[in-house]
Amino acid sequence: MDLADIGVTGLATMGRNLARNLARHGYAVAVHNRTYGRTQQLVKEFGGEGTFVPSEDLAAFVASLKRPRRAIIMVKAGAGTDAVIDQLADLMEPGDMIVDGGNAHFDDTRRREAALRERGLHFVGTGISGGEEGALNGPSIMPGGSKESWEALGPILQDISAKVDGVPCCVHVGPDGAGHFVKMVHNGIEYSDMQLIAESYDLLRQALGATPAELASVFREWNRGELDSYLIEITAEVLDQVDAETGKPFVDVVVDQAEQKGTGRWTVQSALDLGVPVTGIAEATFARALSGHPEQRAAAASLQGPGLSGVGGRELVEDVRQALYASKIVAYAQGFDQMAAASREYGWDLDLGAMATIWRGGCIIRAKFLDRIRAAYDANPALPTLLADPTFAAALDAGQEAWRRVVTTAVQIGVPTPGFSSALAYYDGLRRDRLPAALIQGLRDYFGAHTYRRVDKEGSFHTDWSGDRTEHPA
Ligand code: NBP
Repeated sequence: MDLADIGVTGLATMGRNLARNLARHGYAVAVHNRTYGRTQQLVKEFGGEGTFVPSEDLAAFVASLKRPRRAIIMVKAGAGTDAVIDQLADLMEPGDMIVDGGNAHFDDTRRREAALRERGLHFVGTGISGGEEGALNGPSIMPGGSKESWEALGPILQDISAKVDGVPCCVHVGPDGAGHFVKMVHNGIEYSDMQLIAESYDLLRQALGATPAELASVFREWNRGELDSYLIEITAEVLDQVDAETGKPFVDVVVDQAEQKGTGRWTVQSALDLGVPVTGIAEATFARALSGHPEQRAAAASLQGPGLSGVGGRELVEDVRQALYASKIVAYAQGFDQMAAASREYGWDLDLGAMATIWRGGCIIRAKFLDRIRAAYDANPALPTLLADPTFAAALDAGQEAWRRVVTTAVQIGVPTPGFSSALAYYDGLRRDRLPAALIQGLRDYFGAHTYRRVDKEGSFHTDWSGDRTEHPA
């Protein structure tokens, strides 16, 4: 029997499409699924697309792979992944590679990588973005793991990844959990992007009384400029959709409670640990949480607002476009800060410009905008914040007045725009020469003798607040 080049175990939506993608690129693909029916179904429906080597059990699956073996796990993240890793590891030999292409938490990936390294196996936690369509036609792929595993896997993964201007949307992100970390931040930024789009739609609809179909045209127009991106493109599609049953706009018949699978929450939790303010992602995550409490919303529905009356003209459309772009710059700057902080914390040596490059295609946040981020890091790899890049600084400068008008309008008419508002607060906070953190330090010293540093001399100091209020070196 001919041995397979690579294997996929877990053949639900993602695994099946990834296996087909591999087969279409000429690789012989070993396929396995806990329930054999899925494996049979894949071969029956798509066997003509390439070479599939089906196995009913994991031992046969492993035996059907060329050495060193390369096996991709695409099962539900969590306990199932641990179970499959354990079974695979017992069947494999030193030098073999286990790729986890699911949405694992990067801490789990670090733990699993360390455990398998002890046994001489390579564990490659790999972020894969693009949903089922991407998995089939070219996703953005973010592999972590060892350099040796990258040498054996990289060419295959780059082959099946999306390409933009001929460049694969896949690089070796870094060791151990780096790939899953970067995928997590990608998803966090995706939350933020969607929240800002939703706020733009909501504000324009409420302020101007525009219909979803009219707003679809606005987003289509925006997609021709600097906001050009997959998410803006599909926003126009969703807003244009009419419900066949009622004839109403589709967006009006959908329950307004946003769901989440948890990667936004993970991003915020990690940001808190790293001490990085990812306010855009946090607000997006909390906005979803707020939407998901119908009992509180019903109880609060009679609370008073300012009323909605003729507050904006057509100029609001351009203001919102600029606010959206400025807020998006902030959200990405924060996400890239988080990756930089994690890189320092875990010793990953992440190439931030390369991360922008591999998100240009295949994934949900793909956008022209990422070319500008790549250019910013090319110009200055040690850029302390994307906001300081001359191109982005100029864009923020050009948009900041519109941004303020948008937040003011939203406040006046009582439309919540936590994404726009928090991004603007972050921008204003970061650019300030003096922050009120000085007062906070004073308060901390007053009640807890936490000490403070002075602007004019070295060292730490404490004031004797309960005594004569003289200052002493701490
Ligand atoms: P699901 O996340 O729905 O998982 C279903 C698969 O997991 C089936 O093959 C199922 O086998 C298998 N499985 C489970 Br559940 N428990 C198992 C266990 N204990 N042992 C062995 N297999 C087990 O599939 P998916 O939507 O294709 O996603 C796969 C992975 O890719 C997930 O981690 C997901 O988070 C990630 N991901 C998904 C997307 C997306 O757009 N859907 C995008 C990016 C990443 P069975 O057939 O026998 O029940």
